[in-house]
Amino acid sequence: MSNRLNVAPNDLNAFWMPFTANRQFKKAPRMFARAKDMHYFTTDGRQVLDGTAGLWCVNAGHCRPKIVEAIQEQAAELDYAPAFQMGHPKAFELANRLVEIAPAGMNHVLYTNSGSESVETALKVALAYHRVKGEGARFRLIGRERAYHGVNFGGISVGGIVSNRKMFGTLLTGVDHLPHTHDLSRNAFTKGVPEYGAELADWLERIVTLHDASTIAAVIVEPVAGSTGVLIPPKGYLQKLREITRKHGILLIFDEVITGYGRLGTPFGADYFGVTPDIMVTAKGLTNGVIPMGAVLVTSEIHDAFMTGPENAIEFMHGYTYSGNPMAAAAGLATLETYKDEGLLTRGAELGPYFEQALHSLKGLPHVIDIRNIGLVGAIELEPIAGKPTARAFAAFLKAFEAGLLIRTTGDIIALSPPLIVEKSQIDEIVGKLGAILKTLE
Ligand code: PXG
Ligand code: PLP
Repeated sequence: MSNRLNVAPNDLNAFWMPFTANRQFKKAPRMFARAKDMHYFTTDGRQVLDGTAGLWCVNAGHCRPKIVEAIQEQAAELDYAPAFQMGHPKAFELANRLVEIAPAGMNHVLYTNSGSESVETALKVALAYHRVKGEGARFRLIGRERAYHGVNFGGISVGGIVSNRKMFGTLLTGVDHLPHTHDLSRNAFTKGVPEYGAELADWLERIVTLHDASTIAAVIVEPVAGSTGVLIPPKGYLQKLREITRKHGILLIFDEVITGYGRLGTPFGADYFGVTPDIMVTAKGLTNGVIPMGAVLVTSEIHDAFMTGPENAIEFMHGYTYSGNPMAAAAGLATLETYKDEGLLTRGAELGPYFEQALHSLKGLPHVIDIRNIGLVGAIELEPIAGKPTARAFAAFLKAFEAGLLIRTTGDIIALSPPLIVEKSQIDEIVGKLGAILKTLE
């Protein structure tokens, strides 16, 4: 007989939590009960200012009325529709709205349920594209050190965060990596885009020389590397990657899971840097984080290359049970409307200078070895405690939570990415609280 009746309803043990120190968390849990706009409220009734837009996804702020209503109505009207060989209007409508806000030329959308699935989808499109074009020998995928491309096998293969890869065997074969661009010796405390390091893009030429262009399918990079601690590309770096990939017939994939939907003060990172990739990977802010959904945007050139066989043949053997799910599509449409109504996709450009000033005022506080920012993303890098990496930043995280502020830490880097509705007074509150905490750290 099952022992299910013996499990207390408030037992924390059953849920094996993601990317969490489970035993530590369960000894002193931190729980949210509800949220509104810029704030979370804990189960013990405390208000916490959201300095991270959840996990970089709640760009319009919490429980926004249009999105709430759209989901409620959709749940009652059409809960689920089969995704294969059947459709429903909102999935098509959302694809059109996405194409409208995407960089010119990104004309087609494949749906997924997460950033990780968007990455897998993009890599598969890239490989299959070359194959349908008769260049099936292009099988190599090039990522970058310190990159985060989600947690599935393709994503960790091209990803460059060692702890996310080392436990999982051989991964994909035929993968190589560019060097990361983080260089505190030359760029520490830069406001916005750093000056030095564009030449790191030339490593791609070396990789091409090593493997031959005819074997390389795609290069995938985050325009701004987020999860690893906000690494902003040096001036001219992404332009160079674009030139080199184009020269060699290699597809360029931008993973815009964090940089998409207004985070940099432009709709996409591609807009900020003036570089259009061939494939754009998105998720998170697409639905304001409310319903899981991702979208991969591709150029007409890629899409059209697949539309060549017999009309009754499936052109691309890929898709998820929940691709373009009605609830997610409704949430996506309402989210894009909210962004449009409130000018949120460009609000980061207006507030960016204020955010930058505020953040850089923390320069000179104990242990702070770098501060960097772009749009409404910022990072404060701390000197690690000798022999105890991550401990100093995690202490800051716990103290911030106690002080009513949610921040995110990765290694010894504090990352900030408030919802795009943040007010100047709330930026002051974030920076004020952080400043006070930094002064108390061991
Ligand atoms: N690509 C990028 C660039 C991301 O930032 C993913 C893919 C994967 O998305 P999903 O939806 O599968 O999680 C991400 C996600 C952090 C943090 O701590 C970052 C992410 C997710 C959770 C936490 O910085 N990025
Ligand atoms: N595993 C099994 C046994 C399945 O039947 C399916 C989908 O039908 C999957 C995995 C994939 O699930 P999803 O389409 O939600 O990614």
